[in-house]
Amino acid sequence: DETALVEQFEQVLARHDRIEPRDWMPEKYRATLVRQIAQHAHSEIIGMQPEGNWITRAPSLRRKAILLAKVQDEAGHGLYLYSACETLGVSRQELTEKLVSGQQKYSSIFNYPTLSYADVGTIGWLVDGAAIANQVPLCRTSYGPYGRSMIRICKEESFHQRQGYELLMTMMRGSDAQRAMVQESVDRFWWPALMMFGPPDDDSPNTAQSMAWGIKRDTNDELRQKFVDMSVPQAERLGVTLPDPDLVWNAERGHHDFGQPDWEEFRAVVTGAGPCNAQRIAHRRRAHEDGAWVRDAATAFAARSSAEPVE
Ligand code: FAQ
Repeated sequence: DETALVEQFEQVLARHDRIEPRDWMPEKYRATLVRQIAQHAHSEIIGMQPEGNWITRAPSLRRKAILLAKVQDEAGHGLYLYSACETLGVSRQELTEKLVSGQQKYSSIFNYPTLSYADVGTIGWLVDGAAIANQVPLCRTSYGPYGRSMIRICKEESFHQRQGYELLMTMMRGSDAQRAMVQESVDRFWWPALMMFGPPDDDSPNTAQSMAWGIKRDTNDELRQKFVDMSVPQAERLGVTLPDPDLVWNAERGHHDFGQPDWEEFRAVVTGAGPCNAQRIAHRRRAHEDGAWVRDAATAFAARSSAEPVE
């Protein structure tokens, strides 16, 4: 009966063990996972656009090969995550339709434009850096398929972060114009990167329940702090200034104090009014529609193959 199932579910969580697709789970646990994993998958897929913007204009063959490989990795991450989400009883088709119709979200960060090649480096350093800070703890999330997909994704994101940092380091060793290009890029991406962790804990409707269910292992503010502490020495080494006058080491807390992002801007971007929201969704919808013939052909082929007797 239901009470025994709930008890068993609670015991698995208490042991920090995994819930697997065939296990009983509360409907709200399932719905929360679908929401978070779908949003995560969509972020990877929409996240291909800002960097993809520079593939045809990479400054060398080497940089072009690196960028192509990175963007392809992001497609792969999206596919593992859609597969993880499908184990909860929703199809990739449904999820894609919810994305292009605006019923499901993706990360705010991908609604900002990429204006220079330095942005490729800054996205690797700060955006992949924030993704790692957020996702390493998710390797221990309570839902098995999600946690396992995070392990491989985190390994690849770490590599992406290194390539971004290496690109910026190379530019910082270049001309004054290149150094200025890096600083300008960091100035634009720092605050949006801090917004990736979500609203402050006091203003985060989902954190408490998601922590209780072991879906999230840390709060939004804890992860934001970790990211700031990790980025400050990297910025110093690089020779760039982080655009926050309130950023200062607090010896008592053993952490950096820092300013708050513009939460009004965050709300606007999340509700569709960011600089590139309309463009990102229109591009994704067009790509989905252009792919209809491939899906139709694959479906027709599968139907015919299963109808034919096997020799
Ligand atoms: N953007 O109550 P909370 C990547 C929404 S990394 C948009 O705190 P929650 C790699 C939130 O959904 C990026 N929406 O929510 C890459 C909720 O609305 P809802 C993807 C946001 O879920 C790098 C509402 O605000 N990573 O793609 C954002 O407990 C480079 C209230 O918020 C992940 O998705 C935001 N920034 O915590 C690719 C990580 N923040 O759904 C290409 C997994 C919050 O109720 C290039 N996700 N919202 O309508 C998570 O860890 C969590 O879902 C949070 C939000 C922390 C993002």
